Amino acid sequence: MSNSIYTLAAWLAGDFSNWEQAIENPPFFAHIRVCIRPIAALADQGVWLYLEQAYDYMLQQPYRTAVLQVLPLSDQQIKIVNYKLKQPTDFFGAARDRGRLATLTLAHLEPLPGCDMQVTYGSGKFSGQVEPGKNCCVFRNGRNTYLSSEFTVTEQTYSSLDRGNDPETDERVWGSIAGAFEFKKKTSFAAEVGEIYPL
Ligand code: CYC
Repeated sequence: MSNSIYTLAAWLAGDFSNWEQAIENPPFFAHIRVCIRPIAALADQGVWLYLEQAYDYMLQQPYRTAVLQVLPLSDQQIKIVNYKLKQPTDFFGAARDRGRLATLTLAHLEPLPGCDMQVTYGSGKFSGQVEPGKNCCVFRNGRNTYLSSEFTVTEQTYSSLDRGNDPETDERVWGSIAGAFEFKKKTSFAAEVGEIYPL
């Protein structure tokens, strides 16, 4: 049962903080909050989650928002399809406001081709990485990059390493130079997964 999209969605559903890491290593790690919350079924398939990443002192102005569609791929594999919002600012803060989150529909979304995450379960955690092919294109700080990304999730933790690399040389252009961000779950929204997606 652990190898299930509902378990993965329930573990991802929460308000996370890397406070301990930020205090320990302030030059390399800002205090970041990641808030992931289930949204009403936008289509007939999978579990849908809304995500906001923000500096802890600017929760209402997240620097990145996304919608994740968690889908079964095979007995052993789960796929997360990534979407961006057409008008991200319209939903700023909705991760902590269920009423506004409930108004989010498929019409607000655009696909992010090449950015699917491939996920497997083992040893008590889910591990994933962006699909191979260097096709998840991110234009950032005036440069074209492709995303290299990996993450692990347990019931209480979320760890991620997102970087943008140069398509020609593979050198790192943006993202952590000191390893993965290590988040702890401060509030769980796991129960909302069961409410919205009754089994
Ligand atoms: C970008 N991070 C991305 C993108 C993906 C992910 C797919 C490219 C598409 C986009 O721009 O939205 C990551 N997607 C994921 C992960 C999962 C997923 C991990 C599994 C749940 O479905 N990311 C972090 C750190 C932070 C960060 C806390 C510091 C480096 O996890 C930053 N990610 C970050 C940034 C971008 C990004 C700055 C580029 C956004 C942009 O400039 O457009």
